[in-house]
Amino acid sequence: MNCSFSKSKDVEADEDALAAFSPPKLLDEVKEKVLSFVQLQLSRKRKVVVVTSGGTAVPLEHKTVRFIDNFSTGTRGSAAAEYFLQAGYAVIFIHRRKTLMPFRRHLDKNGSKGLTILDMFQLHPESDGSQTLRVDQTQIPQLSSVLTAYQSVKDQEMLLCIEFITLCDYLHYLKVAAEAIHPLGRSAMVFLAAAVADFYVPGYALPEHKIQSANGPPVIHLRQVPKMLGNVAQQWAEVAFVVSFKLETDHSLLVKKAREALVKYKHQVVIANLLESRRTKLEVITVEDHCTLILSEEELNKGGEVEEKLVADLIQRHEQVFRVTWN
Ligand code: 9Z3
Repeated sequence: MNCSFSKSKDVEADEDALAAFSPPKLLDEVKEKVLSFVQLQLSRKRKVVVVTSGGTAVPLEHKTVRFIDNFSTGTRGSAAAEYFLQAGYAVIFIHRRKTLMPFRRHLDKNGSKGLTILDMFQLHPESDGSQTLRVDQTQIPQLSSVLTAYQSVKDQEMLLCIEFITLCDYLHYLKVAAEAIHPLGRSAMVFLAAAVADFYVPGYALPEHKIQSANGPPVIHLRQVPKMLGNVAQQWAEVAFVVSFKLETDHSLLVKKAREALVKYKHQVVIANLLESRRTKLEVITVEDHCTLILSEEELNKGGEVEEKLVADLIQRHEQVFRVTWN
């Protein structure tokens, strides 16, 4: 294969670039949680997947009022996390605050078919003037399947949720998690579904206070965010099975750019998706293989999710590539 990636040069350059993002206050606490979670999963001989989910915010002021953001809802990450849990993987879920969460997402649905927390309960007046809170009986079948899955995961301590808001938090937590799974060797996976900002304003260029509109439209110079995929795949989580995502809006670029990423970062899989069809069509691209996962109209109407197919496909590839002996 013709490969333009120079490990030492590119990875070192990105490592330096991470130093430009000051570590979040909670970094040590998060690190401790992640390390002890990994120890627990090791002792229970479980596979572990690090799932990243949601978009990263890029502050425009130190005391942040405004920031640059993106569209990501966390659907992909939270749905995939559930399917990995169902398949017996423990999950480190690094997610953007207020985006969708595994299990809880089923209670946040919009539209007439969806279940919201407010629809599940009813207040009943009692003869003594008090009120009783009752669960709406019609909601019990749907609620009980979500609750059963959630409680089982909770009892078995299979899910660790780490929250971020900014790009800076995200980059540091990703490093912590990717390094922490090292002892798991080949039974670890990294699933990078978060929509990571490509541009940011460096700390030294940020104004301390809210940008004043009276001064006219600001001119903001953005810098390129270093791609950490090389660090994850070549350094921090070197032996793990690494899955990245490529999002485009122009179909003619999609597969070409996904392939370039695979060659450049030398990881196992790139999932290519277009913004408009991301819920129903995913291209799974590896060095040897290219297949398309489709969720049909009928499957979609029945509540199916393309993430179920994706996770099943990735688990199979993980087993084949690394010949992991499952417990
Ligand atoms: C994706 O492509 C995800 O599939 C989506 C999921 C963000 C589209 P939602 O959260 O959406 O379910 O609403 N994620 C990765 C996009 C990305 O930032 N990729 C980088 C790039 O394209 C590669 S690391 O450069």
